[in-house]
Amino acid sequence: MLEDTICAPATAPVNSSLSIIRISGPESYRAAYSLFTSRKKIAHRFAAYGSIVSGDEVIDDVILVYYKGPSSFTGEDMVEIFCHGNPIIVSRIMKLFFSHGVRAAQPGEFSKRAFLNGKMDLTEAEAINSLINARSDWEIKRSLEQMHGSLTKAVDDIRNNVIILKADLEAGIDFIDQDIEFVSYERGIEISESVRVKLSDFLKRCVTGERVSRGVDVILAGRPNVGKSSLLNLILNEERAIVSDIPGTTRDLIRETVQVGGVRINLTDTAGIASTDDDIEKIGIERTKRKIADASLVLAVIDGVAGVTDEDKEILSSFKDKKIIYVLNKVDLIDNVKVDALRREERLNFIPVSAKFGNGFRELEKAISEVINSEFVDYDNSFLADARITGILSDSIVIIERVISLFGRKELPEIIAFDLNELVDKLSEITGEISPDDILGSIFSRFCIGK
Ligand SMILES: Nc1nc2c(ncn2[C@@H]2O[C@H](COP(=O)(O)OP(=O)(O)OP(=O)(O)O)[C@@H](O)[C@H]2O)c(=O)[nH]1
Ligand SMILES: [Mg+2]
Repeated sequence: MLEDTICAPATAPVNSSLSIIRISGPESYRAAYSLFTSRKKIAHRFAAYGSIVSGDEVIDDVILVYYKGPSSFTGEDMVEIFCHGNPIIVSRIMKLFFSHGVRAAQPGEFSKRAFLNGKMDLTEAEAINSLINARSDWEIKRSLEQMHGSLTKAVDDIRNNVIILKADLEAGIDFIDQDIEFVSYERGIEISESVRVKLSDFLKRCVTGERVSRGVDVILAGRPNVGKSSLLNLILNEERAIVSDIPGTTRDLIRETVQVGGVRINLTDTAGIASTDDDIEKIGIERTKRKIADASLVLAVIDGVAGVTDEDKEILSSFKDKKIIYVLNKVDLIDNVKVDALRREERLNFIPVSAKFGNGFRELEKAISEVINSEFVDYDNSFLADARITGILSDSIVIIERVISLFGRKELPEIIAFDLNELVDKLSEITGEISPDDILGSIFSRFCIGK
C-alpha cells in the first residue's frame, strides 16, 4: 500500500447533473468523516446522503460511498462523492479534502494503484483506458473482453507451454547421470515450433486489431457530379461537403470518421476525375488518385441517369487492384427496369441508391460491413494492443526462433533453458508481472486524471 491519499474528479469539468470525486488512500475515511454531516452513516459500500461542510457552511448535498480496502477499485480505502455537477462545487470540495491530508492525484494514479495492489494486470488496466477512448462498437467490445482478461489468457497459455518445456529440460539436467531424457531434442523443436506459431498468430491478431481501430480507409470516387459529396453527407448524416450541380465542386479531399456496422471507417470524399484545364481541379484530381492508391475500399459512384459512360469505364479500370463497391446513384430519377438493364449490360453488381433521398442506404452500409468483415478476416478475434505489446511479441518471436535453432544444434540443455527463461520473463512484461518503473510511468501517464 502507498502511504498518501489522493483525490481527483472522475467526471469532466462541465456543468452537468452530477459530478463524481474519488479519494483513495489511508486518510480517505478520516477526511470524509471530518467533512460529512451524516458521519454515522459512513459504512462500507453504503450510499450515505448528507452534506459536505466547511465549518458551518454547507458546500453541497451529496451521496457519499465508502469502500473499505481491499474491496475497492484501487485496493485501498476509498471514498466516492456524488455531488451536483458544477466545477466550482467540485473544486471547493476537493480543496476541503486537500486541507485534510489529501493531495491531488496524477493522471492514471487510481489505476496505477489498482495495478500495484494486484487488483488488475497491465492488459486489464490498459483496457479500461481503451474502453473510455473507444470510437466504435467494435473497440468497446474488444476493450471489455480485454478488461475481463482475454489478452492475459492468451499470453498465459503461451507462457505456460514455455514454462513446462523449460521445467522438463531442467529436470533432464538434474537427472543427467541417470540417463533419463525428459524431453528429446526433436520434441523440443516440436513444442518450440508450436509456441512460435502461437506467438505469430497472436501478433497477427494484434496487428489486425490495430488496423481496425485506426479505422478502415474508404474512399468515394467517380466522375464529377455523380453525387459523391451527396453520398458522403448521407453516410455522415450531416451537410459536411458542398453539393452543387456544377461539375468540379469538390477539389480538396474531405475526410471524416464514422461508424459503419460497428466499425470505424475513415471516409474520404474526392474531386471528380475528369480531364480539365483548371489548374486547381487538376491538383485535386492528382490527390484523388494518390488517395485511391492507399484506400482499403473504393466506393465507385456512377450516375444512374447517364449510365456507365466511357469515362466511367476508364476510371473503373484504374481501380482494378482495389476492393470496390459499385454504387449506382440517383435512382430516384430512373426506374427499376433501367437499373436491371444496366446491371445486365455492364455485368456490375451495383448497389442502387439515392443520395438525395436516402434510398438504398441500409444496403450500402451492409455491403461496406461485409467487405470489412471479409477483408479483415477474423476481426472479431483480434486484440487491441499498442506498440508496447506488439514490440514484446516481436522480441519473443526472435527468442523462440533462437531456441528452435539451439534445439536443432543439440545445444546443452542449460543453454536452451536460459533462453526459455528469458522468453518467460519477456512474456511476463505483457501483463506487467515484470515491468520496469519507467514503463509503468509511461503507461499510466496516458490515462486521464481521476482514472
Ligand atoms: N436527383 C438526385 N440528384 C442527386 C443525387 N445525388 C446527387 N444529386 C445531385 O447531383 C449534383 C451533384 O452532386 P454532388 O454530390 O455535388 O456530386 P459530386 O460527385 O460530389 O461532384 P463533384 O464534387 O463535382 O465531383 C447535385 O446537384 C446533387 O443535388 C440523387 O441521388 N438524386
Ligand atoms: Mg463533390
